[in-house]
Amino acid sequence: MSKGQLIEIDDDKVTKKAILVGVILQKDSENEVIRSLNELERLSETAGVNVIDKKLQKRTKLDSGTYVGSGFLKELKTTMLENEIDLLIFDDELSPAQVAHIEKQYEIQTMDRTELILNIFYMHAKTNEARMQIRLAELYYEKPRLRNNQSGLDRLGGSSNGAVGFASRGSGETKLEMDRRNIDIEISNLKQALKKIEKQKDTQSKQRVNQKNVCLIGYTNAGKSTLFNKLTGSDAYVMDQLFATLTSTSRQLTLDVGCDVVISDTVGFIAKLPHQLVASFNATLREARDADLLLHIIDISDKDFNVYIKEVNNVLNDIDASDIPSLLVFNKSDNCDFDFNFVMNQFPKNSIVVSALTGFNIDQLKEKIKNLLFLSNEYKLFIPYNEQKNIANLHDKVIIISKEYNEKGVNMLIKANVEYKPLFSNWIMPV
Ligand SMILES: Nc1nc2c(ncn2[C@@H]2O[C@H](COP(=O)(O)OP(=O)(O)OP(=O)(O)O)[C@@H](O)[C@H]2O)c(=O)[nH]1
Ligand SMILES: [Mg+2]
Repeated sequence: MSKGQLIEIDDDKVTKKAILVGVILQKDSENEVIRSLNELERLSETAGVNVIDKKLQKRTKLDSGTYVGSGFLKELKTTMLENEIDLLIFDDELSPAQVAHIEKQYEIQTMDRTELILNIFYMHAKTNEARMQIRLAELYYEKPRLRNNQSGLDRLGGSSNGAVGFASRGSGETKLEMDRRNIDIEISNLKQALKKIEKQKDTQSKQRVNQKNVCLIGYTNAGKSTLFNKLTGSDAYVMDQLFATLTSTSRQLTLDVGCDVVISDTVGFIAKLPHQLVASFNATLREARDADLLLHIIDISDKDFNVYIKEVNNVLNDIDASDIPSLLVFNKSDNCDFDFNFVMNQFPKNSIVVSALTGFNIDQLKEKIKNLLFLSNEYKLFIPYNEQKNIANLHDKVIIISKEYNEKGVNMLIKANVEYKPLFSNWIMPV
C-alpha cells in the first residue's frame, strides 16, 4: 500500500506545531476538562509535537458539523496562519464527518485524541506483535474515515519501526471501494496472524499449570516497569513518557512459597483509551484478565491519583477483569510532598505505599503478594505416617508454619488458599 498525505516531521527534524482544543459542556467538571487537556499536552510531547497553546470552549452542546463553533474555528485559523501552526489537536474522538468538514471548510489540519494515541503506539511499537496490533487498531480507525480524495490517518513523525504504511487515500468512487476492500482483507489477515501468536502463547502457558500469575496494571507512567524491574531484577524499558511499554514481559517472582509465581508488566491505561486499541490489544490486555492477582500501580505523587484509579477501574470493567483480586500499590512515595499515611485510611484493605525507585516497602509488598496469593486461611492438620507420601503434594501449594512429629504422625499448622483445601481436607483438625 502506498502512503498517503502523511504528516512527516521526523526526517528533517522539523517539529510540528499545534494548538490543543478542549470543550467544556454543562455536564462537565471544568477541572476534569483541564486535567484532560494537560494530559493531551503530555501525549503531544510524547509524540514529538510542539504545543503552542491550549484552548477551551464552553458550549451547551457539541456542534454536529464541526465539533466546536465556526467563530472559534475562524479565530483559530487566523492564529494558526499568523504563527505558522500546522495542527489542531482535539481532546476527544471526532466523527469522520467533523474532521472532513473542518479540514475542507477551514483548511485546518486536524487530529483527535485517538489519532494522537495511535501515533504514539505506532512510534513505540517494537515487537512484531505490537506492530500488528497497532496496525489493526489503525485500520479500525481508518475504515470509516476513508473518503474520495483525502482520508486515512495522519501520521506524525517518529522513529520508523518498519510497520506497514497506512492505506492509500483514494481519488475516486472505485478507488474508495477498493481501499475499503483492501482494509477488510488486511484486517482479516492481521486478526488471523494475531490469533496464531495468541495460540502459541496459550500453549506455552498451559505447560505451566502449577503457576500463579500476577499482573502489573495501572495508568500509563505510574511506574509499572520500574516496579517490575525492582521485584524481578530485570531491565524492562523505563521512560518518563506515556506508553513506554506496549508488549508484555513476564518474569519469575521469587516469593519462597515453593510454587512458581510469574509476574507480568504490561501496557498502561489512559482516560478515553481508544476502543480500537482495546479491540486490537485484546491478547495483551488478556494478560490482566487471566491473572490470579492484579497489582494496580498508582502514582501517589500525582494529586489527581483518584481520577486515575477510577479510569483504570473503567478499563478493567471493559475487559472483564474487574472481579480479579487486586492490591492497590501506591508508588513514588519518595516524590510525595504530602503525608501519604491518609491513603492507608482511605483504602485500608489491600493497599500499600511503596517506592519502586528507592525500594521503600518492597519486601512488605512481596509479603502482601504472598498473603493474597496463598495465605488466606490457616489450618491445623494431622497427617498419619502411612499417608506421609501425600505431604510432598502440599509443599508447593501451601506455607507450612510449624511441623511437630509424634509417634503416629505429624501435626502441622499451615496457611493456604481455600482453593487448595481439597488437597488436605481429610487431615484437617479442629482448631
Ligand atoms: N520518583 C519516583 N519516580 C518513579 C518511581 N517509579 C517510577 N518512576 C519514574 O516514573 C517514570 C515512568 O516509569 P515507568 O516504570 O516507565 O512507568 P510505566 O507505568 O511502566 O509507564 P508506561 O509503560 O509508559 O505505561 C520514569 O521516569 C520512572 O523513573 C518512584 O518510585 N519514584
Ligand atoms: Mg512501562
